[in-house]
Amino acid sequence: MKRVLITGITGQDGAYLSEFLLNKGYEVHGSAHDLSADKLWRLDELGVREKIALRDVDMTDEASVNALVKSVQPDEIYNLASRSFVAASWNAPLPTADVNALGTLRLLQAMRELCPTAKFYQASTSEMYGSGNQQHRQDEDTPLHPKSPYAVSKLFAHWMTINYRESFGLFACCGILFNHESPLRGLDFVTRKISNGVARIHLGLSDHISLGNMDAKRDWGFAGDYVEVMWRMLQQPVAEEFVISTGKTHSVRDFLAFAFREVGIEDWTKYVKSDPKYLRPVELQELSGKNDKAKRVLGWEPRVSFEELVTMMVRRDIERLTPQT
Ligand code: NAP
Ligand code: G4F
Repeated sequence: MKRVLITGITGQDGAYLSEFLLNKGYEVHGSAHDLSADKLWRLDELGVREKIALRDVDMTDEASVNALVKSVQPDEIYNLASRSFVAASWNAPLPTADVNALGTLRLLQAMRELCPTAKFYQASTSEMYGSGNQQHRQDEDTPLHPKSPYAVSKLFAHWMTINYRESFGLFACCGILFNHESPLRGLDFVTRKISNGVARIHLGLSDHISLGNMDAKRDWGFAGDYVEVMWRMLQQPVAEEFVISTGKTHSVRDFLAFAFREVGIEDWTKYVKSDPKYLRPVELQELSGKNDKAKRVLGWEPRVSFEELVTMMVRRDIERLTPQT
């Protein structure tokens, strides 16, 4: 049985990836810096919590990261741990860099010393590109120009992963993933903020949602589809980078329109307020990815459409908020 280590296992992708790898027959070990009960809800929703070995490890603590790798001796490592909320990174650039940039380096170094034959996946991000648009969609060759402390920290981790591959021959690769969402998304992110807000309005628990830039466009896919491709990347004969995206963009307004339509509301404007506190110092107006290489080499395609994703998220939030009889 192959043994896998997932850092950031309590996050959205960690939960879906655990479920996916358990179904493939892996022994799953996972870490996060806070294993209190309210952080385990995603693993509980998917019914996988009891099937994985959980470790309390902060990525800022080198000794703990080393001890983790030494004791698990994984065949595959998925480095998902991150302070992943872009907007928060301007107020906390140092902790963001410590976890996202140096945390990745600590893990790479531990792998180099303790299990150099393992395979390593780094969770890189489309945020590293800065803005693009539908006419100039980003692929593996597009220059990188990060515009938030989060994106800069991820760029360091991205290049360190490649550097460890080139310097020491490790099997280490990066998936450059565009936004992916699900009913397990954190409430801070705009999609879940909207699905939860729409569910609350529908059930009479709230009368509006406050948002920032509603003209921003993102290439939104379903997280369940995206974790599969992380695994596929580690089954390749050589380690290399892949853009993972749907190739289609929608605006925050499009997301609002679909989400409100799901509960029978066509004119959503009276339920949504603009609040400048949600604007960012620098905004990425549009992100749009070209996934041709992933389709060609990995045989991967996203399965869940934007409309299905919005519907899935709104329905799950209504279920969660509806009292059980
Ligand atoms: P997420 O839900 O925010 O999960 C991040 C995980 O990292 C959580 O378990 C979090 O724990 C943990 N973590 C945070 N600080 C830590 C620390 N100091 N030590 C150890 N663990 C720590 O993110 P996600 O959406 O699953 O994304 C997974 C990875 O993909 C992240 O690296 C993210 O940056 C990257 N990514 C995500 C997307 C996307 O659209 N979802 C796109 C591209 C790349 P707490 O929740 O307790 O803080
Ligand atoms: O949902 P968001 O916060 O996601 P963002 O910033 O695109 O980052 C996510 O995707 C990245 C991949 O591209 C990941 F690397 C990262 O870890 C994270 O998972 O914001 C999406 C868009 C932004 O343009 C934002 O300005 O929605 C806009 N927005 C408008 N009003 C809002 C709000 N975002 C949030 N979170 N909250 C609002 O009220």
